[in-house]
Amino acid sequence: MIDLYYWTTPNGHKITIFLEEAQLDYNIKLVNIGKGEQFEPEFLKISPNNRIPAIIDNSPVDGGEPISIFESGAILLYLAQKINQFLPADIRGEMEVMQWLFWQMGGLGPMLGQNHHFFRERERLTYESNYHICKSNENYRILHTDIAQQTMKVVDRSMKSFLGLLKAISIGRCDQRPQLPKYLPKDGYFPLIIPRIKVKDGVFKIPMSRQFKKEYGEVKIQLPERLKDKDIKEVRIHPKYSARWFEIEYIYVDEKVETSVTPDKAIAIDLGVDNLAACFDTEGHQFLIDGKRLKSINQWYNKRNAELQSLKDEQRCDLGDSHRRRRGGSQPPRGSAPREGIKGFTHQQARLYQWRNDRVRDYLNKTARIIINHCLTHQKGFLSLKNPRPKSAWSVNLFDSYYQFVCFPFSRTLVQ
Ligand SMILES: N[C@@H](CCC(=O)N[C@@H](CS)C(=O)NCC(=O)O)C(=O)O
Repeated sequence: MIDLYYWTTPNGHKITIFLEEAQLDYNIKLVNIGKGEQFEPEFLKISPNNRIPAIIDNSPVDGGEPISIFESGAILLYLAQKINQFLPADIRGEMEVMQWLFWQMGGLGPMLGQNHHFFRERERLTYESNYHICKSNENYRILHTDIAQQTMKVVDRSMKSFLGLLKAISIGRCDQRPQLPKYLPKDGYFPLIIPRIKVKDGVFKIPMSRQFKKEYGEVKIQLPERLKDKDIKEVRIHPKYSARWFEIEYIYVDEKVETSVTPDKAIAIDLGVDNLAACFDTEGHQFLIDGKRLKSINQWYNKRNAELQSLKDEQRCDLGDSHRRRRGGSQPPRGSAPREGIKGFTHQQARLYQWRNDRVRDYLNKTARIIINHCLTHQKGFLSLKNPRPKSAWSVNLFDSYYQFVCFPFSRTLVQ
């Protein structure tokens, strides 16, 4: 006799249909997934990924101990072998069945599941309703609750703004074409948003679920000394370039600085490249902030990056061949397409990019600080900015030859 752990869903039906078709005897053991019975420890012993269907065959063909099986595809295969039906003995026939079985498991089944859910609802799931659906999901549970919720909120905001833009287009208030928020690539990384941290002896732990901690241990982070007295409201950990490194962002409330600036005292700033900022104010003060150093950082970066790029192109053939020879492999067949080279960003390029970004950011932060200090000292309450290309999302490209090409993120200076 077979015990079938079942609930009235398509995955459950797959097995009842098979059992009926094969005229096998079975007992139904209901697992009410709506009430969370799939998380009962007894059921998890049979189906460790907390999903129906699962079976226990109490009289397997080898006459041994009962066999327990989860995953509908594995169950169907087991049953077909048990009764020696539906699975042709010849390799071609067997593969015909296998490919459709795997297609159904990996392709059709999951897609129909999503389709059923989203199209039946016919509306965006609100954060609250999504939360109830997701909270029993294994991915949700492996994250710390705070972090899982923040992740869902980010997704919710992206969907909301996408739908908001669609609405704005439909009433003619927007002429852009918004893109549906994308899934992360397989094995992609998402920022970790930690809404509160507990700092002890200058160190805080990344909150993790018990299950995760047990498997991977704890991660502790030293809080930067200069932030030790700050009221940290949120910490964000950003994976960079497929988690080759992480950037930690601390969000805190800073003390309000009382100023005595007035709007009738103004400063005008002309942004450029050689002169990053030409500033003059209503009292006749004027000063220039040199941009040549920043330009040379960019030029050096572009030059070095081009060198690394051409190294990559050169290396790809040699590497491919020697690598193949070392492993005793054969040469590519004659007339085959040229081999693909080293694709993507190499570690060296990533380090170089980071080096450049750190310096540009530092330069622009200092620029903003000089201007702000001037405004505070001379009580300038009105700031007029001339951006070289006002429509260009606050960036400027002023040179046309390759190594001279410069793109400065002026917005960084502007938002300081
Ligand atoms: N790949 C699994 C999927 C099983 C599955 O998703 N089962 C759903 C019902 S159709 C379930 O038990 N969900 C409960 C849960 O996710 O907690 C299979 O084919 O057996």
